[in-house]
Amino acid sequence: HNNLHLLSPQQVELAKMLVEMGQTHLFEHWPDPGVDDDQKKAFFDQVARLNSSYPGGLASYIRTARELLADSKAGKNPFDGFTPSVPSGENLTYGDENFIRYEEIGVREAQNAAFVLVAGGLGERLGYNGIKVALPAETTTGTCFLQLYIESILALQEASFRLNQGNHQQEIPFAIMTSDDTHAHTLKLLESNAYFGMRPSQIKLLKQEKVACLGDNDARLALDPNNKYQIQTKPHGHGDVHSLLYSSGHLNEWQKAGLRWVLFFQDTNGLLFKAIPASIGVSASKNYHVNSLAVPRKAKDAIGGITRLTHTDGRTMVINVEYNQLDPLLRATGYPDGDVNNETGYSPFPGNINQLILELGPYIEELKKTGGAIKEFVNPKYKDASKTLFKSSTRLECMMQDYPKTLAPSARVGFTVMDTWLAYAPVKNNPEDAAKVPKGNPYHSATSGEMAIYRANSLIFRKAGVKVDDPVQQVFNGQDVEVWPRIVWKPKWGLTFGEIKSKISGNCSISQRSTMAIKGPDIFIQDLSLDGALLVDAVEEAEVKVGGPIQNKGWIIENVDYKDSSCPEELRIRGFRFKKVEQLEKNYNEPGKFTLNA
Ligand code: UGB
Repeated sequence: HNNLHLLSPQQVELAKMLVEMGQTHLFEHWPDPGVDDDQKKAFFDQVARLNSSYPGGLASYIRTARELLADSKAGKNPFDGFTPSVPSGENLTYGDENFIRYEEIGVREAQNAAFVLVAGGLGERLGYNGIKVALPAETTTGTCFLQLYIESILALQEASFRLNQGNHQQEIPFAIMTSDDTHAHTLKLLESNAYFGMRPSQIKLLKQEKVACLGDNDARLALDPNNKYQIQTKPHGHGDVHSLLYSSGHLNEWQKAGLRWVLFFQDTNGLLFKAIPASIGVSASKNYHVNSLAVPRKAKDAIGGITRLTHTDGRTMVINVEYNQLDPLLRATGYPDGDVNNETGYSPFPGNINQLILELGPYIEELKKTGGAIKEFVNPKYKDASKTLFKSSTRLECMMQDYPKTLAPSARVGFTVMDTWLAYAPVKNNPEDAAKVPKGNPYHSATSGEMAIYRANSLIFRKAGVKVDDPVQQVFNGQDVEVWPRIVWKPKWGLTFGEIKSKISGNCSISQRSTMAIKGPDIFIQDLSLDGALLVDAVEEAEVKVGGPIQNKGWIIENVDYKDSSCPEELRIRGFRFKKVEQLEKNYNEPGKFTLNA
């Protein structure tokens, strides 16, 4: 009360709300006016931010927290009444007729899509010092994830424009959710690289705010241990993306522009865009309101399982069950072994790769009701079995894939399963943890993420008729991986199988020790036999035919130890680097027709 006169009328309202919500401990230690007055005002600035950035405000946050903390203390099962079963979805096989048909539909539809990247996470499991989207997806060209994503969206935009024969050209909007941990770095990465070729106005950055930490079971907010005038905050999770998109007005803009699809994706999956065109095709063909991309899942993998949940009251939904909840849910519902592989060697529940395609119209209708609020959860670490004290403060969290939880049963919620080699190779784990992953389960490290790109590209080349040599097994940072030829290309060279196939002809072969980087859009590979390193770049109007035997000493892979601090962190975490001994490198900067051979 002594300090009330320092506050604006809005701040007084916030103070009353905090008192009503049992939060007096936040300011009962405050000294009389005249001491720390600026910090007291700063405290209420923070309260105002926390209040306005949460759907329903802080009071609603505290109420939900009390309920969820009580449920957690009581050991209540969030799946009470639900029985899991294996859902059925669309299964795609890369390169077959069905896949090609979906790809074509998808490319046609792509000009009606907007892309949303969730990149607010720090990547604690990876332990990398910078932002994850700045990491090279592969080190043959050094293309970072953000560049790969932007170039893929631009290539899709171009391809869609061509297929629609130039009717109604539309730029594909690209939104990136950042957080205080990643915002400045993301902006700097874009600005210092000329937005990787995208028009700056095409990209929208949305910053998620952290949420207040909870100190006890009464949801008393925790003060920052280093500043008694600040509430401690922690990330709220990727589920924030929905309320941010809604409150920013972007969804309405997109709807007015005639868009139909919103695609959500995560920060470090170098394969993703190989699966995107066909998946949009599935959404469009099946009129899915929600389409989640999935891959076969090894039991106990740190990826959620897509599950059909049927309630005793008859309700049913197809939803992701997060990896830490799947095993207890199964054990509690008649699967005594929990999360285990079946005779196929995989879990019967497809793995959620958290790539979602939502149909914009129904999405906006739903958000009008919810404001984008997503069902939350809390995960307190208790000091002991009495569950009265926490080891450290906790907070509510939410996940973007929980969006369907509030949908009416009539909503069309589906999923699309693709081969892992094609669609999913995230970079999440640091070398030490990756090396400890049970044999047969994926490492999800910088090493496996890069090797997966070479593998996918080699397998795609094989499907397109190229004789690509078998891989060799090699160990980097304690991880045993397949090393395929290092074949990479820019998205504008080929995003769909049809496009890639049309640029390869005759009898082609590539040896295992080879490196090949194709950068220009009109580079045609004909009767090429490559044993070494080949790098070709060409401007748009240059048509280049590459063929004949090309042989040189090539690029050699050298091991790097992850503890070797003389080597840049980006390389250390993958455990190898290339020694560029000899290569054939050609850049075509002028329009015209050219032939390249040895
Ligand atoms: N992210 C944010 O933008 N904000 C946040 O507050 C937190 C994260 P993680 P996670 O595909 O393998 C997810 O940490 O959450 C971004 C799915 O929940 O990489 O453990 C962050 O930048 C799980 O079902 O993953 O697990 C990143 O881009 C499974 O599918 C993204 O959110 C798993 O991913 C994911 O964050 C997977």
